[in-house]
Amino acid sequence: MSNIIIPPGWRIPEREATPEHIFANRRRFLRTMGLGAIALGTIGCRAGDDHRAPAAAAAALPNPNLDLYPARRNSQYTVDRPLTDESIAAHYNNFYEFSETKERVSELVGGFQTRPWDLEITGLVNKPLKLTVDELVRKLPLEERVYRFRCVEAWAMTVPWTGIPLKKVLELAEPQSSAKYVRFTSFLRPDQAPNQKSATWYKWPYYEGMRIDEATNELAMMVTGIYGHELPKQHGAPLRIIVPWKYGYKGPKSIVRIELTEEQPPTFWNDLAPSEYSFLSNVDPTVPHPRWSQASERLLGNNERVTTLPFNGYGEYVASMYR
Ligand SMILES: Nc1nc2c(c(=O)[nH]1)N[C@H]1C(S)=C(S)[C@@H](COP(=O)(O)O)O[C@H]1N2
Ligand SMILES: [Mo]
Repeated sequence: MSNIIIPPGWRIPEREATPEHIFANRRRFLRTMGLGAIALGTIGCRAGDDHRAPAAAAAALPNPNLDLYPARRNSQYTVDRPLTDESIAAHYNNFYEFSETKERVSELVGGFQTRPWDLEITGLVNKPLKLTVDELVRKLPLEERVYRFRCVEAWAMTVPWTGIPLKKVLELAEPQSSAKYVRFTSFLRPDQAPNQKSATWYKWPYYEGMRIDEATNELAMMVTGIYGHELPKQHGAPLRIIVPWKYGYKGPKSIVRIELTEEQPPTFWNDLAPSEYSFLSNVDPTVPHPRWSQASERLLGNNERVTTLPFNGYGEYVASMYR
C-alpha cells in the first residue's frame, strides 16, 4: 500500500531560508489565535517572571512538579542575544515523529501521552536503572540555563532550558570504565505519533549518540523544561537532550532509554544520509552542508542573519575535546 512512496532519505532540512509566505501565514495564524499577546508578554522573560505555558502543554495527568519551576537560573551561562519569543519557538519544531512540517508539529502532539514516563539507563553500568521522570526530577536539582541553539538547517534560537547536567544523571547508574559512548533512544508509539505510522521510510524510533566525554561535558543537559515550566510536548516532553555546541538533531527528544556502550552507536540522520550528517556534528561555520552554507544562521523571531560561531560559541568549553 505504501510502496508508491519513494523514500526521501535525506529529506531533513528546509531550504536555506524558509519561504517568506510560510512566515506570513504563521504570523497570521498566531494573531488569529490570540497568541500575539502572549508572545509580547514573554519577551525577555526571566526566572521568577510569570511563565505561561503554551496551550499545547496540557498534560493528561496532574502535574506534580509545579513547585520545581521556575528553577534557579545558573548565571554562569550567558548569551549575547535576546531570548527567542516563547510562542515562536513552540510553533516551529523539528519533531519528525509527528510531522515534517515545523508549523504543524504543535497541532499534532495532542494525543501524545507524556506522563507517566519511564526512563531506563542500561548497558555498561554497575547499577542499571529504571525510574519515572517524576522520580528523576526529585533525585537531582533542576537548574535553568540560557543556551544558543543551532539547527543544521541554519535557523537558530536562544531559550532558557530547565534540566539536570547529563553527567549527574549518568552517575546515578555508575558507568563502567569500558563505556566509551552513550546511546539515546526516543519513544516508539505509532498510535500517538502520526508520522511514525505513515512515514515508514524512517528507522523509528529516533536514536542518537555521542562519546562519553561529550555526554559528561558540563554543557550537556538532560532537559525537562523550557521558559520556566515543563517542556511542552512539541519540544520533546518529558525528557530530551541538549548539547548546544552541536547541531540540533544531536539532541533527541522524548527519550526512553540511555545505553552506555563500548562501540560507537549508529545515529538516525547519519544512517539516512552519512554524507550530510556526521556522527560528531559539531557546529562548524567553515564546513558547508552539501546543500547550503553553514557560515550564518537565521534567528527565529526577527529572521535576522547572524554569523555562526565555531562550536556555536561554546569553544571555550568543548574545543579541547577535539584536539
Ligand atoms: N525524537 C526526535 N528528536 C529530535 C528531532 C526529531 O525529529 N525527533 N529533531 C531534532 C532536530 S533536527 C532539532 S533542530 C531539534 C528541534 O527542537 P525544538 O523543536 O525543541 O526546537 O530537535 C531534535 N531532536
Ligand atoms: Mo535540526
